[in-house]
Amino acid sequence: MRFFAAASFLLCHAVTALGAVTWSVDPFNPAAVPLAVRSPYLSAWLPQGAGTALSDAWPTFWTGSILGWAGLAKVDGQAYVWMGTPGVPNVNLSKATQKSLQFTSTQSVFVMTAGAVDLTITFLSPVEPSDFVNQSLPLSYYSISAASNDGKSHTVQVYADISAEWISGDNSLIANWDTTTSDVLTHEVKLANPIAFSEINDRIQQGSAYHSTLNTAGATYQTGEDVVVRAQFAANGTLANTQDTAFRAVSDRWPVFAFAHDLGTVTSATAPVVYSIGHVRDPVVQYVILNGGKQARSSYFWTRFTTIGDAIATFLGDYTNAVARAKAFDAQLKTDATKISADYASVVALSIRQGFGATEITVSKNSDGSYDMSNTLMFMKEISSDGNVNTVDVIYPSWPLFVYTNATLGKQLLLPLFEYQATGQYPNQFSVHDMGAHYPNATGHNDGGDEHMPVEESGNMLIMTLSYTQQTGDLSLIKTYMHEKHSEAVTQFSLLDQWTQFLITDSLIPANQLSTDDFAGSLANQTNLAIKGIIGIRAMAEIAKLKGDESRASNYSSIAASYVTQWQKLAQSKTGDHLTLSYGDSNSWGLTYNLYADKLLGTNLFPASVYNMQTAWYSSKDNAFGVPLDTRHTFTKSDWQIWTAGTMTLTAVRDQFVQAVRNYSADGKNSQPLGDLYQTTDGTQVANSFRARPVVGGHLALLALAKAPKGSNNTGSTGTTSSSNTTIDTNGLNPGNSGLSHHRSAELMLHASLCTIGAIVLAGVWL
Ligand SMILES: *[C@@H]1O[C@H](CO)[C@@H](O)[C@H](O)[C@H]1NC(C)=O
Ligand SMILES: *[C@@H]1O[C@H](CO)[C@@H](O)[C@H](O)[C@H]1NC(C)=O
Ligand SMILES: *[C@@H]1O[C@H](CO)[C@@H](O)[C@H](O)[C@H]1NC(C)=O
Ligand SMILES: *[C@@H]1O[C@H](CO)[C@@H](O)[C@H](O)[C@H]1NC(C)=O
Ligand SMILES: *[C@@H]1O[C@H](CO)[C@@H](O)[C@H](O)[C@H]1NC(C)=O
Ligand SMILES: *[C@@H]1O[C@H](CO)[C@@H](O)[C@H](O)[C@H]1NC(C)=O
Ligand SMILES: *[C@@H]1O[C@H](CO)[C@@H](O)[C@H](O)[C@H]1NC(C)=O
Ligand SMILES: *[C@@H]1O[C@H](CO)[C@@H](O)[C@H](O)[C@H]1NC(C)=O
Ligand SMILES: *[C@@H]1O[C@H](CO)[C@@H](O)[C@H](O)[C@H]1NC(C)=O
Ligand SMILES: CC(=O)N[C@H]1CO[C@H](CO)[C@@H](O)[C@@H]1O
Repeated sequence: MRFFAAASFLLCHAVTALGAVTWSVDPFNPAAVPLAVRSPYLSAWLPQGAGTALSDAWPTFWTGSILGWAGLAKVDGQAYVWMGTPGVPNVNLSKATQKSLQFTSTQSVFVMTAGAVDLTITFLSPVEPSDFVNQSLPLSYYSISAASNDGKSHTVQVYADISAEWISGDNSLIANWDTTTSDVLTHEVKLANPIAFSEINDRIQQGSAYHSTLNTAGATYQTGEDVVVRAQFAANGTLANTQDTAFRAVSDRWPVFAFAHDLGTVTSATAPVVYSIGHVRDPVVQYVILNGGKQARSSYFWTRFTTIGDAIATFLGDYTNAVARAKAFDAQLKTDATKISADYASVVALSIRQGFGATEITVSKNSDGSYDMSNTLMFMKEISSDGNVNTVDVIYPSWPLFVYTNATLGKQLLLPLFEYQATGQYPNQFSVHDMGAHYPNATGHNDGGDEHMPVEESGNMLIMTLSYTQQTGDLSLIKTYMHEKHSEAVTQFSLLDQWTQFLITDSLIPANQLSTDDFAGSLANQTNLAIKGIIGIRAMAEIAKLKGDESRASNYSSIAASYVTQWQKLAQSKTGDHLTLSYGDSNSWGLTYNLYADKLLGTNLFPASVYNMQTAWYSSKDNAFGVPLDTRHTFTKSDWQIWTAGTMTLTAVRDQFVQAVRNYSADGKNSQPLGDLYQTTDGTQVANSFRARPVVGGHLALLALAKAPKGSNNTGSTGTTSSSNTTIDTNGLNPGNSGLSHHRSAELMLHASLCTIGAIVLAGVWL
């Protein structure tokens, strides 16, 4: 009751704040709009907050530092700004007015009104999980098309530039640049003194930014001081086709790299002017190999292109097809996610670019310099909370993104962890936490001094390994890492079994340790961590079975089952109505999101009564913006809420979680790329250190469940009264059930009162 009153107040307040937004929006105004988000170093956003237009702020890197990126247009001779906040002394620049914003999983589309003309600006960051070349290209598109908004004809010229802020986290460093003019116009900007694999303020100090467009009739270019180049366009509508060669610091008379296009006389919508923007470096990652050796790895796209010019020309030339592929991807995702709800579809759409934007697909070179296509590895930067490389408990929450889009990408992320630990250089019995303390150095932890999360990471590795194998039928991971010889130095080394032994010892009664939620503190006897470890043991039973080792399979399977029985006694509160946060602390509780793996793997290890109990419990614990992570704090994690939603046995409670995350994502109280750690009480992001993280891939948890192995028991449905219309009967997704939307309207009515929901849930479970 108390929570409900608070919720009404805060939400009314949020609606008032959003009332200030004057543009139409579909599906909602996110805290930050993805503009060019494709890699840890190509990550440009509009920090929109409660309603900042594209022409009201500079785009920023995910950290919040400014990326000079300006858009101008001339309409009947008057100059307008459509992106950024450039000012030019003695020039009358009007501000284009934002008319609408729409985002999908791959695109952000703005309509900006510049006098009698509407400019449609489409930012497209492709997501192409089935083609490693396309997925690994660190290039993004943006395009501009113009149309009269008063039925009359108008003359239109458009302009866009970037500054050298795209190449460093330190604006006092010296930049070099060059412009090439063939079929494609390309500005390349780089540091005068690059340092491989080195970062300043999370920006790589290596490689080049590329700003390109097709060299069509009416296209001009110029490089030079920001106010000079922008004044040239504002005055003339064209650029001078000249290059400034006085190389200087990023912030010294701010050099910019600009293009202009004359669209002539415009009435109906013009064909788009297309640009690409990218950040490219080679090599991208250094990776630990045998005996402490380091291997320099390249972006996978080099296996198809010999020069960056080829790659950019192909990319720009493919725009029409790329838009068609993006629309198909967006539509499929929307169709699939809308089977849960429109709220759900909007949350996953916002999560896709952010999830993929933390990753890079790489390839190694043979001794003759050719690429070894068989040696493909994917790397992920933790981003924001840390710069760690391939953090196991960051890959794990993101895992549903890969299960849904292409599970092979998941294997590519796990492989570095397997390969490294199989060299025997990592000294601990449990799984390593990450591949290196700071991206892009995947140099391992030969001293064993990584951040230890023993049960967490060992369980995660086993669960993801089985999930990958189930999704693809490819036994290669389990064949290689179960009982094989891995290197000359180490024989009969079995990582999967080694981690399982660790879990058998430490997961029923977990020692005082960190879980993935390290910011919440360490704790002994964590209920949720025990769930993870026990599922990990059971996952190994399945792995052994797939490998034909029946006796090991049945041994581990019975150990896991006996642990579940013992765990139930340890983990349940005295009142018998919820699981505790830690054994014996009856008043404590937390999100038991690790049960999700039991559903994703189809292992049916935990009894239906546990799922029903937790469903009833959470239905009454909903703050204004969701259910707290645990009783130690009022904050929560958006990813774990959606994972938990996937374990609910009633759609009303599942949707309560989904709505809470959607409400937070749209509440206008934050302006950074979606932060997964936030306050349930007021919907504000908790720390600046949890933004733009790939864990939002976990928002696809409900979509991934639809791909869980079929034919196994669904723990979520057993035991719930079958007469209840809100019972979830197929892993939370029932594509064949055309009545889903009908049911939803009934549930929305239930939402009228959380107390009512609680009562209905209790009735559904115990009556
Ligand atoms: C700038 O241009 C706008 C639009 O044409 C006009 O309304 C405004 O008066 C101009 N301002 C100045 C200072 O010239
Ligand atoms: C996943 O990626 C691999 C490698 O590019 C490709 O062969 C496979 O077809 C993809 N699978 C799906 C489902 O897209
Ligand atoms: C990848 O991009 C190329 C253009 O570079 C395109 O022809 C191809 O169809 C794309 N691949 C897939 C699988 O969509
Ligand atoms: C990566 O390692 C190199 C040394 O090989 C070092 O110069 C660089 O600073 C490291 N990068 C980061 C981001 O820590
Ligand atoms: C505009 O272009 C003309 C030549 O087309 C040139 O003489 C003039 O200086 C340009 N104006 C500016 C402000 O650059
Ligand atoms: C953990 O739980 C077990 C079983 O209840 C108990 O024996 C042990 O003392 C607990 N450990 C701590 C540190 O509370
Ligand atoms: C089952 O596995 C445990 C843990 O590895 C081991 O101690 C035990 O001997 C095994 N039991 C059988 C029957 O193999
Ligand atoms: C989400 O916001 C809507 C609109 O304000 C509100 O009716 C609903 O109760 C909220 N959902 C949750 C789970 O808080
Ligand atoms: C499915 O559930 C039924 C009834 O609870 C049980 O008898 C059966 O063993 C379960 N099957 C699996 C594969 O867990
Ligand atoms: C409230 C509600 O929608 N009840 C329906 C539940 O499902 C049964 C069987 O399909 C219907 O008869 C009820 O009307």
